[in-house]
Amino acid sequence: MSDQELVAYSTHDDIAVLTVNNPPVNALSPGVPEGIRDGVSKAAADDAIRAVVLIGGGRTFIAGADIKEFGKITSGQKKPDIGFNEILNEVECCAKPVVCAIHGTALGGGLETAMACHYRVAVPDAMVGQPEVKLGIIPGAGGTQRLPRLCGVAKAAEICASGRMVSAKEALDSGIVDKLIEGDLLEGAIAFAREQAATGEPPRRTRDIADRFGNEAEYKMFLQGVRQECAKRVRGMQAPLRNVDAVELAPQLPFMEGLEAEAKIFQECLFSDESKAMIHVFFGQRAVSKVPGIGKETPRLDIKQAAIIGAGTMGGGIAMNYANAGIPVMLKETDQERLDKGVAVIRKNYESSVKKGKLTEEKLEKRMALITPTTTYDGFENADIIVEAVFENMALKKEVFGEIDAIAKPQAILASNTSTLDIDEIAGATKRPESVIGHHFFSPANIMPLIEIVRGKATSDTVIATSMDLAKGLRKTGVLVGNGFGFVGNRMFEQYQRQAQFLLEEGATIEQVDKVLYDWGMAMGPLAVCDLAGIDVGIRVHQENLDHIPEGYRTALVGQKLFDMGRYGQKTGAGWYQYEGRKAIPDPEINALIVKMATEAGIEQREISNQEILERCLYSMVNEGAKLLAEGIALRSVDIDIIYIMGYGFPAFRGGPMKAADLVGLKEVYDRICHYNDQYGQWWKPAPLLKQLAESDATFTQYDYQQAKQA
Ligand code: 3H9
Repeated sequence: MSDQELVAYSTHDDIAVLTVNNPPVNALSPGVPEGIRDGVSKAAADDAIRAVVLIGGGRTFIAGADIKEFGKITSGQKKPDIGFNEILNEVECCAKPVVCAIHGTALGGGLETAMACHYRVAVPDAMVGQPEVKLGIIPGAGGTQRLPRLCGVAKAAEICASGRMVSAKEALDSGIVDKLIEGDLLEGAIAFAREQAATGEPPRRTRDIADRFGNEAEYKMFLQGVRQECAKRVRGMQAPLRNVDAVELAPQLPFMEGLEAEAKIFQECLFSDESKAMIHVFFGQRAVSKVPGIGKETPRLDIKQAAIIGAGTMGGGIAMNYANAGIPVMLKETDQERLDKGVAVIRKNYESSVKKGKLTEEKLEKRMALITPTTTYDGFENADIIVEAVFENMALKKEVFGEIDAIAKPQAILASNTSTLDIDEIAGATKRPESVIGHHFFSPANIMPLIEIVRGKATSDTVIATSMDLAKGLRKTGVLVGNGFGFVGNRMFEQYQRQAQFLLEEGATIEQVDKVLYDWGMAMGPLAVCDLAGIDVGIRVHQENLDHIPEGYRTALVGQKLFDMGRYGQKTGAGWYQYEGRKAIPDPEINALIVKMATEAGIEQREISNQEILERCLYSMVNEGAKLLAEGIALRSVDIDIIYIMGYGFPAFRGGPMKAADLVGLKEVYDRICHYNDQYGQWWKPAPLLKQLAESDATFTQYDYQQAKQA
């Protein structure tokens, strides 16, 4: 495709129209900025043209720089390109009015392009934003310098630091956009451009606007608040703070110097591990939906009616997902009392959303009306999908699957919400194992955005494809995993928990272990997570799966003791911590109990460094992740990363456990695992795949790439 086609030039009498054609999202790939510059120059040189309109072809305006290009720059394949800023400066300096017409989204470099134009009009449902922070960077084409000139320093800092989408109405109210166009966007934009040309005034350049920055003392105080909020919300992440720094420079420096300062910060961010991790996550979130061998041609089933068995915490949360997506759902419990309790919890959850202003009363009632509580299987013969969410016990699950096999319609998907159990064994309780699949939701199921979709050995492609699409329809990220104890997430999590508890027995305190992981960026420390999920849940899963622990291997001592003491975590007001409501209070009694039990078991107590805590918790997961990859239970290392970020509170700015290991260097990670293997043996046997990658100086990302090439 030639540059000219990427940006098509046409004339509408005295107005030149530049249309960007770079589907799917009109990213600023090589050729697009040049096409815009050439179009503007051509219009400027043509006496018959009085103004220019820049518009996106297809479904959107420009969604930003081409993110794929960043990887080429940081890996040294391509030189950093500073030409884009020069092009935008040329556009801004055009003597004829340039009007940008926005539909869909104007994001990142897209909004920067729009702000370099003299005026912006938008359709009412358009969105704008500077989401660069979500890629670990700052806007690098004038965004941090032009945005505060349009909407003030405080608002610009908040928009850049959060990366949130701004509605067209808010953009209009705050000065980012000049007019909303209700009818045809192009016609409206052309009319607006003509009006501007008719004034005879020189076009308004964003760089020259100096009266909107806001009161200095006020915005400085606001920025302090934004910085504090960033430090709390995204602990350890630099990009939000760097965004605020760059925006703050706008009123302090002449425009061109501001651009230079921005470019410097942009470069520093782009080459940071944080940015590499977040770009990996951006593409990973999209990659996980692509399953080798399953394509658009794979037939899908229509899911118009769902049914759930079990109205407990998980079942109720899953039912809410279906109701939220507008899919009618039957919810079955064994007796009326449990059913009423489950339904009351659902209503309470919705009411809490109403109180927070996230849901209207009317929507609450509509969603409740989509949920049909029942104590029988009546009507289940009409369900397109039946999801089992009963207690994590194989015998019980098999009994339930036997029952639903007898009543479900022939095409129905039979899904189990098991978090650890063998899907093939469950499927064996039916005469249609091809219809059986795991849909492992994460607690609280109405909130957590992940579903591990577990493929059994007989699961049909149609059932997999429908499940992946359904996850999207439920506004979740579905990641396909293979069958095996704990699948991907919980199998790795078990290693993480095991090391956390071993560290306690060897001399670390509960608070130290949790603080190290929390400060590193995890949403919660491992022991606090245990208390949230329920120590009883972990212990029961462990008891149900004792066969995967090799003979003679060390197991954690204290969890079982807490369970025996009835300390199940937050729900009983005590676990590893004591609780006042949800507030965790360190319990010296439990730290003393750990020392006593460990000493009795002959475990030596010592000072443990924070580095050792981090390494043992993290690398034990990475080692298991490498085994999962080699076994094919995880399709790609990026799938593991997305599972951890979406389901386990792993910080996105670390890229997920496998990417974090890549960034440390697999050789270093492997050496440390060998060190712990020398020290402890047992759980630390290095994964052969990790050894192989470390010895060939490769990364998990490269392994993904190689595997995809061979497929
Ligand atoms: C930036 O602009 C820096 C500047 O300051 C300039 C510095 C010099 N590049 O999400 P979807 C792909 S940084 C390359 O499924 P949707 C995406 O991977 C950028 N590719 O669609 C997918 O590919 P595939 C700031 C991109 O409708 C396909 O397009 N901008 C880009 O659900 C469809 O995407 C952003 O961060 C891109 N910029 O959502 C915006 N964007 O089909 C990032 C998308 O092979 N983009 N792709 O998997 C988005 O947020 C969403 O894509 C958007 C559409 C909301 C636009």
